Amino acid sequence: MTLPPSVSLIEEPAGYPILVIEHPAASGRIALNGAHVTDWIPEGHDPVLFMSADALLETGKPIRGGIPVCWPWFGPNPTDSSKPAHGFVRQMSWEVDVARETTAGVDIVLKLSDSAATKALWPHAFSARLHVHMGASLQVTLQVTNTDSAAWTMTGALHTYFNVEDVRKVAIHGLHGTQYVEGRLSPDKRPQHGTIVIDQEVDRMYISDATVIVHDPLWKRELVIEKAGSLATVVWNPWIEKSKRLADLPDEAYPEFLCIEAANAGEDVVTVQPGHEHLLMQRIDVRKL
Ligand code: TA6
Repeated sequence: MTLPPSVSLIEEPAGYPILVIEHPAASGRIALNGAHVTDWIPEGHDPVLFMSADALLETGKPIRGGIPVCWPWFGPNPTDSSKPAHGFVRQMSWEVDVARETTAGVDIVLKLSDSAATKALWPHAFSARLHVHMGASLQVTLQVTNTDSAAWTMTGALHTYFNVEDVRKVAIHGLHGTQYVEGRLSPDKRPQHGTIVIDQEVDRMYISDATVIVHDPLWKRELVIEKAGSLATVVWNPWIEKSKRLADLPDEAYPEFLCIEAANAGEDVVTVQPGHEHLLMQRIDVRKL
């Protein structure tokens, strides 16, 4: 495929294809392993996505940071804990279907379809396409189509890791008045009163389709996180103890990131009929304070 001038394909490390975007509006990287946006730096801003210094860049392995594409299930497999957490597409090699650019930025579409390997994990036919617009804003859309003869049910997420100066100092707006579940504590729903602050491990699933704003006073910016096709927003930071259990995350890195995820999960389970599709979109804008 001929790539537009702002897009190149490298293999670093060897055998690990990465699309490198260098456009006047933004720069960034997308690994074909997992269709994984690892980097996005809009012109005039600091890097927006967090990448762990210990992230594995090995084909078939998930990447700690950027935007993991979690599908066709979110979290542990509901019936078989031996299957990979957060589905399998983030560990599969995707192909470039479309690559073009305009003055506004770069538009890339990556594609993946069912195979013997996927059917061994999930016995359904599907077509998946990840649409990435990278410019002054970043918009990622997971388009999944049921190419099977029977309906199937899915969950998933765009599991975005955001760079923050210090997670203990950020304020998360937009979820006031919603209900959430703190899975590690109990399945009970709790009301969110006001702004969310991170002062312990947080692994919450909010029932919400609202726009979230992360206010980062130290980096003097706000991250505006919109979404569509999702009624669940996951907010996650592993804090101290869980970070120590993550081999691909330095123990002292937990203050440097916050996950705000557009999800179909919890009560938001999606059934797709044959020939039909589901779109899960997250759009990120950066505003200087
Ligand atoms: O989205 C939050 C979460 O489900 C956490 O429970 C934690 O497991 C995180 O995802 C990371 O999962 P991973 O499989 O990428 O280590």
